[in-house]
Amino acid sequence: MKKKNAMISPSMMCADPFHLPEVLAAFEAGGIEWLHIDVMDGHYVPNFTLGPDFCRAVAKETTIPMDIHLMVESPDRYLDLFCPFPGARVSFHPETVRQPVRVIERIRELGASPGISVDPSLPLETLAHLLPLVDQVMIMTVNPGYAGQKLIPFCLEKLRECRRRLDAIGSGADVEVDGNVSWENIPGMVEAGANVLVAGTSSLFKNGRVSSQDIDRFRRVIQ
Ligand code: S6P
Ligand code: MG
Repeated sequence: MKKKNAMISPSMMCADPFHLPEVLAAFEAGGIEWLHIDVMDGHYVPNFTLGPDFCRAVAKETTIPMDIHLMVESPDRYLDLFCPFPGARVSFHPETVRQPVRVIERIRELGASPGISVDPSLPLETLAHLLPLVDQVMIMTVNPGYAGQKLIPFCLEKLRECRRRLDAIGSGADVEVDGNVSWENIPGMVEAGANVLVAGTSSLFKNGRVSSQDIDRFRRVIQ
């Protein structure tokens, strides 16, 4: 299958809230494709982050679509809150629900683009039946819960396996990589098949702010 153009999805939990307008303006100017929104509930992961109010505020200020990453138990209860944002992609962790297929169908019914997110501990073969149903598979390369962690090396191979499995079923779904997407790690991640890269504290964000030079650098490294 033709190699997909790589896209950047900056992790908004890494932005300094007191500088959000300037961060969003830099992303607009830099042609950023997605805004990665980490939603954590203090149950699935031991942390709390962004929620629907934040998404609403972002949607008023920019037309860049949101790449919403639900790290919550029972995400089926919250789909109405996250799916209606224009162009939204909504990914959940399949082990958090009893019927992942129903959740995927519901995300689509609500007008969003469905994705699944794969914890480092989950083998892809257990999710093989879901791959034809989704628009994106997010491979987590750190344990979900925090920014600023180190890459778990065996997850790189899962990127390759994921792209291979999607190609084998003729799926053009995106493969997103989330966690320690650093200047050093990016080339190997792209080479392994990632085409949506979550940019956090390892690359674009310095003290919660971003520069146009680093956005340009990111673009050059993924091309
Ligand atoms: C982690 C979350 C991620 C982080 C991102 C931060 O649970 O899903 O999206 O925000 O990984 O990037 P970095 O470069 O600090 O690891
Ligand atoms: Mg994330």
